[in-house]
Amino acid sequence: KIKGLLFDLDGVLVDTAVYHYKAWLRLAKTMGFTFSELQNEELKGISRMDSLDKVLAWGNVQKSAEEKLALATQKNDWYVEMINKMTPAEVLPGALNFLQQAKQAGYKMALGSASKNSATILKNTNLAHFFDAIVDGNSVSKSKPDPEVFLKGAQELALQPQQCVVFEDAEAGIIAAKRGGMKAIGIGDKNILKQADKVVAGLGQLSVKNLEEL
Ligand code: B16
Ligand code: MG
Repeated sequence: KIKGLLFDLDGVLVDTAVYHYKAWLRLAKTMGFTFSELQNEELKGISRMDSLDKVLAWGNVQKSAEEKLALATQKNDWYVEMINKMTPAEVLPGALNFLQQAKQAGYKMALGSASKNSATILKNTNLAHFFDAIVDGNSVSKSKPDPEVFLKGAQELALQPQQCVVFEDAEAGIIAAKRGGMKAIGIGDKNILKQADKVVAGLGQLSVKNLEEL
């Protein structure tokens, strides 16, 4: 029986991908190149340093480890400037309602995000109080598709992986959930999130009753 819900942040509860894109694009421009919104799709769900490596490869730019750290810090400063201004109105359609229903129904809930900025985002969007545990980029060493982030989430909820459902918009996140032994609900496109147990366009398309059918 499902007792715990593990939520990814970007792409499931909020759309911070637009801010990541703006900040990475600004950084790319300082190095004399740009990249497309389609390319930005590849940055979803992966860590900051992995994202930087991809962006640099697109621009055919090589940097030392020290320079990379400075670039990632610059990008993050621009990104944080934007997320500092986020409001509860930016919570994705249906997400607040779903979290409220789930809380009401007694599910334990944890965040399982790659972001090191999850605390700021949850605070500004007024979602922090829903979560019994926060596992994010500050507390994991291996990024998705490694299951570490979700295994830690289940553990912090004192549940077995099989008692948990993961909500994810990224393919790497769905793979992480399945490797961890959890059920996975994909938020997005069925043709991309192939390994998910169920795929919906957004949390608005889902009711807590659907969790009993998994
Ligand atoms: P930060 P998620 C991920 O969030 C984003 O999808 C990804 O684009 C970003 O690179 C990553 O967080 C790290 O974010 O730079 O704030 O530490 O989808 O795992 O909630
Ligand atoms: Mg995501």
